[in-house]
Amino acid sequence: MDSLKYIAGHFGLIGNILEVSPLGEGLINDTYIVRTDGKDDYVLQRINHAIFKDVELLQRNIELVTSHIRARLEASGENDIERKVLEFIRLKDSDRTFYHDGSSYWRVSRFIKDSVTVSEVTPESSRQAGIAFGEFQAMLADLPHQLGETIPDFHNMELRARQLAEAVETDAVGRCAQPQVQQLLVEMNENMYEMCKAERMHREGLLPKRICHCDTKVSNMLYDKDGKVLCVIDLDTVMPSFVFSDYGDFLRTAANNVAEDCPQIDQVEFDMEVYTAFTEGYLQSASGFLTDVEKDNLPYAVALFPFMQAVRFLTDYINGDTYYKTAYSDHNLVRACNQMALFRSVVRSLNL
Ligand code: GN1
Ligand code: MG
Repeated sequence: MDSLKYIAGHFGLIGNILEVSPLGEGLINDTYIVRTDGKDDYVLQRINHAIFKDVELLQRNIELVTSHIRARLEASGENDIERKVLEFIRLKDSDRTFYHDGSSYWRVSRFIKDSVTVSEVTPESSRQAGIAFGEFQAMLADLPHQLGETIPDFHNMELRARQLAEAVETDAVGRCAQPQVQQLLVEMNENMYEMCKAERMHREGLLPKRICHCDTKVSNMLYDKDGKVLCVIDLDTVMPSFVFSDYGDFLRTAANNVAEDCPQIDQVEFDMEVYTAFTEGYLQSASGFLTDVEKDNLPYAVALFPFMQAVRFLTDYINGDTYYKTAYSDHNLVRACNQMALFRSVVRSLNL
């Protein structure tokens, strides 16, 4: 951990670094907590440079978004700003918010005090999350700057469909012939056209793009001890997208009775109470800017995100696990099966 202390030492932290240890369970970046003897602790992250190719653009987006939210909170008289928006720390010797050690890129944000992440929510904490994501989108609706796409076409279902087809075509590690893979492919292909409808509506001018978070899984949200949402974290994918991204991805994780990689597929079930509460919360803060087309298609968004995630996990499995961190050899296949089971449960529960 000494090398991590050395890296964290390049940032303008207050106090001496006592300890650096792993934090959280993200599938993309490596995250650590930096404990200090000063007033704050910090979060150190190694940015996955293979996925986020333009770190400068990435950090610029994040700085624009966090400073805009900070200004909006100040204007609204909020008195707990420190805990309601992330703050990225500049280097000691420049005003950049990232450090390049020759091979990896690193950044540091202030750790938000007395906050917890949860993997399971109650209907009430889902309602709070709905309000918070609606507010997050509303606050960013008047961001005066254009944000770059940190991963171009990130939630474009047509692109994800093409990537799956290419993976199958190449079959790089010979996994395609497995019966479970074949079954999933048949089911995915049956639903693919319908699931791509957001892209078609966008081309027809019926569906706008807005600035979205694009990774609203429940573990990317900090709660206080009373179950109120403090702050949205993991801003790497904040970029223009359909509002479906944030609405759908939260429910994908929060309204699944089990974790996204739980191998007991028969336990996967869509939780209607969480769905109803989150939707009410979201509409409470977002209905002011949502169009009728966006509102009418929220049920489609609930199905789209488990489906898209299943396609992405299966694509990675077929490619030989090159994208997501995995802990065992068929981890991505288990995840894909789990997410397709959730998709089916959504379709049944919402009569789609
Ligand atoms: C990744 O950053 P992290 O681990 O929360 C992924 C998301 C997926 C998620 C699935 C940049 O999120 O899109 O929904 O895993 N992020 C990226 O758990 O691909
Ligand atoms: Mg992420």
